[in-house]
Amino acid sequence: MIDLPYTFDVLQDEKVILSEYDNHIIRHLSAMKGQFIDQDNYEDMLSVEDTILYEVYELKRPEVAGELLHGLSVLHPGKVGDEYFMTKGHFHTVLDTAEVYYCLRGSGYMVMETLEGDWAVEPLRPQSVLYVPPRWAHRSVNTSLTEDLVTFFVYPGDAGHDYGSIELQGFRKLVLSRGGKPQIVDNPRWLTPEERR
Ligand code: S6P
Ligand code: ZN
Repeated sequence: MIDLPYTFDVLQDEKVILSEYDNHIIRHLSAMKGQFIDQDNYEDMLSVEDTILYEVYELKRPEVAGELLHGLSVLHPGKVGDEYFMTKGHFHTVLDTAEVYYCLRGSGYMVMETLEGDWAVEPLRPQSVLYVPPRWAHRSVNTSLTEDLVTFFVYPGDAGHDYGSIELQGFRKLVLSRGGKPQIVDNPRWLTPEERR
C-alpha cells in the first residue's frame, strides 16, 4: 500500500491537543518509583492518589531508520516534595539518534546528560526549539505550578527507548523549587561512570 503524505493540526485552545493521533500514553505517579528524591513524600502522595504526571500523543509510524516519530508531550504541573513533576527520561537505544523538541506552552527545563557524565540543562519556553544531539539522555521538567508544559517532538524511527540507567540513579542534576524558584542542584544519588564500575 502506498504511504501518503498527511497534515494535522496542533489545536491550541484552553488545552493543546493534536487534531489526530494514534496512541495516547498516560504516565502516572506509580510509574516513577525511585525517581523523585523525596521518597517519603512520593509514597505519601501515592497513598492518596495515583496522579497523572504526563501524557503523550503519538502518530503511529513504522519504527525503522528513515522514519520520523512525532507527537505531543503534555507534562502536568505539580511537585513531589520540592521536586517538580518530570518525565521518566531516557537514552535512545540507538545512541546515535537525536531529537527535536518545539515548546508550545508552559515553562520548564530539559535536563540532559551523556554516558560519560557531561550534563546540560536547557530552558523550555513557548516558541523555543531544543535540539538534543545524539548520545544525550533527556528528561523534561515542568517548573510551572499552574500550567502544562507542552512540547512537540520529532525523533528517528529506529531510536528506541532505554530507561534502564536513568531508573537506577536518576539524572546528574535535579530541578528543585527553592524559595519558590527553580534551582538546578546536584543529585546526591548520582555516581560518576568510574564509581559505578
Ligand atoms: C521520545 C521522546 C518523547 C518522550 C516523552 C515521555 O524519544 O523523548 O516522546 O517519550 O516526552 O518521556 P519518557 O521519558 O517517559 O519517554
Ligand atoms: Zn527521546
